Amino acid sequence: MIRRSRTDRTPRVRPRTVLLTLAAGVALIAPTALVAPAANAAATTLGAAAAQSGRYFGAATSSFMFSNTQHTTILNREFNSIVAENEMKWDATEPQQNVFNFTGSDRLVAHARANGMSVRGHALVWHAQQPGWAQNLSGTALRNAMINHINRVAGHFRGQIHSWDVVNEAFADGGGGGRRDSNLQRTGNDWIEVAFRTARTADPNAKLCYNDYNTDGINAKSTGIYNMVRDFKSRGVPIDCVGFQSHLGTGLASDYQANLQRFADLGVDVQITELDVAQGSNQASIYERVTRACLAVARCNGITVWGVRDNDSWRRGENPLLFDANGNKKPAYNSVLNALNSVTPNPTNPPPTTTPPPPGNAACTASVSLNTWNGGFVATIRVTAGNAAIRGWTVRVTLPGGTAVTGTWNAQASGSTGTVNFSNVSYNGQLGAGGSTEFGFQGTGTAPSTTPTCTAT
Ligand code: 9MR
Repeated sequence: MIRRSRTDRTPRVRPRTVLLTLAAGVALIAPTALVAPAANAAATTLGAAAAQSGRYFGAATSSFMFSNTQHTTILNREFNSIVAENEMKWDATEPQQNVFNFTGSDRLVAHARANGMSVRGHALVWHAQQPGWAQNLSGTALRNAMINHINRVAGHFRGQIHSWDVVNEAFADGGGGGRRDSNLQRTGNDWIEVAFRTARTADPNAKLCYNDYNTDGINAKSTGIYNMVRDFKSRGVPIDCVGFQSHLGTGLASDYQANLQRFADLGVDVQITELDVAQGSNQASIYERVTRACLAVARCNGITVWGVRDNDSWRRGENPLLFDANGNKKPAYNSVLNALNSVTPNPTNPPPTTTPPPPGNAACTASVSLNTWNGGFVATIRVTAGNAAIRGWTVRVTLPGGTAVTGTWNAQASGSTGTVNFSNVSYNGQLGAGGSTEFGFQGTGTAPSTTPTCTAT
């Protein structure tokens, strides 16, 4: 394969740059400025190389590893993103119900901040690594515990997390493409969307991801997840990204990149979240192909490897990481770095620009769907514009006595009891004629029984 180096490509833009500079102020330019500077040197660390295209390159770590000088020297030098391998999981953060422990995770976030790294949050809800008390819950008690956990943990780190794995590994292995059985799944099929909606309210600035393994190509499991994401996008469930763990063996599916792309085409970002590859003659080439696949998908935000050195890995016997047990760079490291350095910078996914709709005969309607349980409910409200575009909307809901709103997503609530006005937020007020959007709220007490009114502006 012929790889374009950065030197090859730089002159493509250089002549135009020089001409513009001359036109702007020829008298002020010293002669040396007329000589095109040397092409950018290739970046020498993974984080810097990934940053050239607006991406991050991260590693899983643990706060107790910070005292290991070799581990931490590599971590700080090479990576510009970190994720807690275990310390943000449910069993670590809420060892007893409603008693929270952020000792390790706070240290991790502080380390990231001190070293200019972003943080992936892993993972708010998962069938595994639940504390014992949660394993023993079911039904409404577990659902409410899940909501409380997300509110408290995502709320604690509000504003500090680049992307949260809101739900981890909820799909079954095997050919069915369906959900995995778990205590969470048995609380009702909507548990995943409730988790995402709760997370959006708790930390509106974090990207919210669904994360899973054995999704490294187009297969029944990844297609099951794809269908869920498509459904979520169509109904306004707040999902921003899908994580592909990529715990790989000695092969890589030929449609690995195509799989990332089909998710991106649904309107979500994609991230490689737990990459490690069994040591073998093709370890370096698999790492390279995964890296190139991410670089080729504009909505692929970055790559995280699941540990720093081989001896840090959960798959220690397979030596699956980029640094050996002595902290030396492996061939796989060089293949990743070269791949990151070889592509045309491609900043990820600039936010779409929206054009305000024209003024018209603004009107809207609201319809409610309810998921109730003993003592609580989730209301999902669809707002639909009339035959003219609208700039904003307010939905008025009358709550029964004793009922209170405990969380709202995709809308701003005026209060929590009695008559509550839910108004659009910045990103969902504008609707085309006949267009619709969804917002929701969860509450304690009895669900509202009257039809809400919708007012458009
Ligand atoms: O690497 C993690 C290991 O230290 C833990 O013992 C294990 C517990 O389940 O979880 C490992 O990380 C997992 C991650 O959280 C989710 N995807 C699979 C990872 C490897 O098992």
